[in-house]
Amino acid sequence: MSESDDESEPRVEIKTQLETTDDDPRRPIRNFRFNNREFGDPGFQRLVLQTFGYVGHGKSSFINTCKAVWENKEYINHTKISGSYEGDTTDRQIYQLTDNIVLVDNRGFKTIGSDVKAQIYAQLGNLLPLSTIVDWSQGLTLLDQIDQAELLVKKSDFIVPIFIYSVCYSPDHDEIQELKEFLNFCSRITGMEVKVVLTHKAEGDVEAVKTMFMDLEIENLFSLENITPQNPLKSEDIENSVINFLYSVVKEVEFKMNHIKKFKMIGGKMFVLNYIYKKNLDALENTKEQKAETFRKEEHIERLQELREKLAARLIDGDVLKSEGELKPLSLSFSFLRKKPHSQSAVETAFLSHTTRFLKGQ
Ligand SMILES: Nc1nc2c(ncn2[C@@H]2O[C@H](COP(=O)(O)OP(=O)(O)OP(=O)(O)O)[C@@H](O)[C@H]2O)c(=O)[nH]1
Ligand SMILES: [Mg+2]
Repeated sequence: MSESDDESEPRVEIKTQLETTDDDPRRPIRNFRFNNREFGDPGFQRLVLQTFGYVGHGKSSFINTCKAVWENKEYINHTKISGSYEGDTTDRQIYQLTDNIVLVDNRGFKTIGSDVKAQIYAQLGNLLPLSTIVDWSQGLTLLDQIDQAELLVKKSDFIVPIFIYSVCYSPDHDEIQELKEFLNFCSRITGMEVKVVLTHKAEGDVEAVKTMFMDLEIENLFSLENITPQNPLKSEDIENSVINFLYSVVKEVEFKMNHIKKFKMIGGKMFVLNYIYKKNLDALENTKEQKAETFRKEEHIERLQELREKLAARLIDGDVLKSEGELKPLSLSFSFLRKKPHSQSAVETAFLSHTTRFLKGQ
């Protein structure tokens, strides 16, 4: 029997000293692996803790913090944070934590728009390869990218969504509602509750932010002050927060593996593809609508041009004008052009009244 099979259930209380009693919460983290479970091999090999969140909220710093605590070493800036609050990370890099657990850094987003959602859903659905640049504005090409990624993604990765959020941030009402739907979809795609890690703990009202997330039906909440180049010291509080976080992720995954036979994310993948398909359809509809609008305008300008020529001919016949050039140039800024639909008679009426006003010298 292997070491992990006969280990006793650890107590929830977290210890800070490093090893090695049976109830040390580090033990199930270190020993975590997918195979050798009661129901056989679930087909997964690697537990991928995929971070995501707003620009500058501390994703890269959280990974540095986890590594410093887990490896029990001095702080190292693995993720190369520069200290700026604006768009440091541009790709999804993997950082090894244990033999079977990795942390993945991510590019931050500024707002939760439909392109950002599509990209994050595709990442969490394991439809895009790791270690590549994250482009928020792929628009219609995301499906192509997913298609090409088919052979590049590791199907044996089990992805856990980790949302990194600074307590200093204050979103407005609409953004909070957006966040609720977004995080809810992230859970559905992965089959795992989203873990929210609140950073900058010492700088904001952690309890108020926790309440906000609880109102959004998010219960997996963790808070900490990241270790950073400005503040590289590891405190007991930071150690406890990191170990508590890792421990609860591992325990939830173990529970799912042991209790839900054939735990698969097929439903999640269908959902992601469906979402992207619908988003693309909306974008195409908008483009079609814009093209139709441009076409309508061009058509009316042509009609106006014809009318202008006819009218000029009549006015020249009646000796009112000497040449067409004496007519005011066709105005492209007629306000009626912006209204739709334009009937032929509306165009003529507008043109005639414009010309009449011109002839009367108004
Ligand atoms: N005081 C404090 N500063 C933090 C904390 N987390 C991150 N920082 C600082 O915030 C800045 C941005 O942190 P990053 O870890 O680069 O944030 P990020 O989410 O990876 O940013 P992008 O990759 O640009 O999206 C850096 O100056 C960090 O030192 C924290 O918990 N407390
Ligand atoms: Mg970063």
